[in-house]
Amino acid sequence: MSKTSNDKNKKTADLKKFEKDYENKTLTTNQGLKVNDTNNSLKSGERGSTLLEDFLLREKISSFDHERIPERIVHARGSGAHGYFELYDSIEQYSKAGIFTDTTRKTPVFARFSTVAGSKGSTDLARDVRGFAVKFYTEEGTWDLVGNNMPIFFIQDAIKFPDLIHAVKPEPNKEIPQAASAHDTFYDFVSRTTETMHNQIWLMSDRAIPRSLRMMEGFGIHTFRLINDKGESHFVKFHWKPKLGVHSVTWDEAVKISGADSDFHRRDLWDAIESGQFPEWELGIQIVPQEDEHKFDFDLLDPTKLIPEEMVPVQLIGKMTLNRNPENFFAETEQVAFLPGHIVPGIDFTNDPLLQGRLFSYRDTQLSRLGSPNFHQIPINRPVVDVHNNQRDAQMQMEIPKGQTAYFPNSLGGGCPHLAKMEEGAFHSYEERIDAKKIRGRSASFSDHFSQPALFYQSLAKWEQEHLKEAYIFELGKCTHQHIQERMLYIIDKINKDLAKKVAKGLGIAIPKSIEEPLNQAIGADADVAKFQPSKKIHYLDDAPTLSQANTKFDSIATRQIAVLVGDGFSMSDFKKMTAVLKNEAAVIKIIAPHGGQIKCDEGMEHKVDASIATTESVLYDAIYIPGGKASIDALMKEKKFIKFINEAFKHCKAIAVDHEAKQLLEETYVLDFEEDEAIFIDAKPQDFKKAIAKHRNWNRMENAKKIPV
Ligand code: HDE
Repeated sequence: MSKTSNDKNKKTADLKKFEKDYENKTLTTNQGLKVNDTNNSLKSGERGSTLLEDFLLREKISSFDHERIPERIVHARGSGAHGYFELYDSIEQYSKAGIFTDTTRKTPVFARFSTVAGSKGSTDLARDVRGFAVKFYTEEGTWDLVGNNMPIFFIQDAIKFPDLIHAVKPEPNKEIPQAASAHDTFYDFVSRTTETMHNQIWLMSDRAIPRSLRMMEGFGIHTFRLINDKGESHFVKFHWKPKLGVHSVTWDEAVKISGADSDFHRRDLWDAIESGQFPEWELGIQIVPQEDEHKFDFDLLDPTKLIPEEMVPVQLIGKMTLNRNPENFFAETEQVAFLPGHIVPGIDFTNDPLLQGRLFSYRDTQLSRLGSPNFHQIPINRPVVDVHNNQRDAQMQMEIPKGQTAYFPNSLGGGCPHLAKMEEGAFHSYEERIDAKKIRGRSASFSDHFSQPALFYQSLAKWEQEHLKEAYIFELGKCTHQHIQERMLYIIDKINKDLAKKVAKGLGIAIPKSIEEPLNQAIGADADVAKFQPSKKIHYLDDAPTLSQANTKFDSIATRQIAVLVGDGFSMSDFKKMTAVLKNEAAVIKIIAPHGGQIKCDEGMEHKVDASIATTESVLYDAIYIPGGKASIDALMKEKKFIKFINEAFKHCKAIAVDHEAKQLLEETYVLDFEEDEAIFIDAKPQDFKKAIAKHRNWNRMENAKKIPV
């Protein structure tokens, strides 16, 4: 059992009933028969053929043959953890949900974070949207908030989802590329479906390559409704804000981390929880009163639009803490089934056409993935409240429903299970007034495809814009058809002229003045951009600073991985002075040496090496510290990979500190070729180094970093 378990958690207690311990147990068959040989099959003589009679062999092999289930069609690669949610103050003026009114509750949660496009075994560091799904096991039933780490989605109508996913997944003829959007079919599709451009430009931003799952925001994306006890509705957007701030790696690191440790995010989440550094997010809400529904330049029902926080501030109403790793990946993280349709009284849907389609898709997909409508009986999916209804049978029924009746109304079963009364907390759909014709089409209020991508780009810091430009050059550079690149350039030019110019230069092709085929083939044959770019209205913003990672939190070095490079004879006094400060702030010190095993300091003590230089890479750490000690530095100088290690950290704009003789090692690198760098420290105060690590990266170094040939 993981040392971080929380036994007061009601869901943890429920799961305990299903946990199985193997300590001091005898091996048996599935029927409980004790087995004394699981290594040899039953044969007709020592060198004879295996007998069909061998039921031990048959059970073992057959069970193995069937142990896979289909991976999720999207979000196949994911990592999960248990925890709880606490409410700061009641928001009963908006919602009657117990989770939003009762501040004494600690609601159990299970969260699963994922990439979208890659298979189950693909790299964590793909350029991709991240799934951010949270199951709240509330006293009124389970509520699933199934969101992403970006506040908008690619498409406006669920019916386009198969097209989007077929375009981004590996191309069907050659099953290439894995976990990557940088290929022809994706850009062929998005360049003909301009509603994708907002999410598309977020995908080019650093949000798509998080430093850690613990350092990314989450968004419910759709506008939902909150319903109070008077039956009044307020529109709401849900946000998750990470306590550690929003931070990303660079693309060069992402590519290298994918080779050095493709489980980087999964490991990071697991290790943080095991070490007691529990990840935390605050839950925020943006509330829009019913009467303000049409006050915005965009439609609240359009999931390709966000409400800038500058227009409607996010109110922080509670906090999620993840404090327990799963006991078993398959049983919990793989079998967990999230459904946007799982809501509780006090929360309701809107007519967002993407959300409406999702309400069908998720239940449907669990049926093929988990194999039965009884998937709610799987331990991780069981609500913490009782379930009684007349649904019966199907594969893998785990319960024994008693009684003569399985229908309603009945008299033979005493009328049970009886209907809940409203005052008992029965769910009641919001009574939205509808007066409409049945149509297959889309509201004109969804047709602005360019204002918000432009707002996003304009709101980024220079270094973020630079990363985004490079991402476009990389992604479009991987497309092999020039007409696709040209269409994209034409569209980027409608978002930002300067960006388009730079991307065109990187691609070595010109921005076309016009395109022959219609701009948006998904919603009608029309090449008139003006139609998709309405004139500015009163509420239009030129800049939304909250969209930039430059304005996130930079106040903690907790869980930051510090590579301490040492050889035998390193200075213990330097080491102690620096690491005491860093450890005090909950940073993680990793000793990296020319060899594994133990390393000796200049005081003759042995210290455990966390990684030999042969087994690790610079990209796995947030900062480097090198203590003095002549023998130690001589040993490091002999192993050239340490030089590469430091140069790479410099290239990735990380903080580097050295003491005494360690400066000689820096002289072998590119680090000292550049003057004045606010994140390079020679014989400096540990506190200053700490502050530089908390800033995540020294982006002011970016121009110099580009000159480093590693
Ligand atoms: Fe999903 N999505 N999605 N999606 N989605 C799935 O359900 C789907 C969308 C999201 O960790 C699938 O259980 C449709 C938006 C997450 O288990 C599937 C549409 C958002 C996860 C599915 C969308 C998401 C999924 C695959 C367009 C953010 C992983 C396996 C209407 C708000 C949950 C499964 C986990 C998973 C369908 C769009 C987030 C196929 C049809 C928008 C985080 O049902």
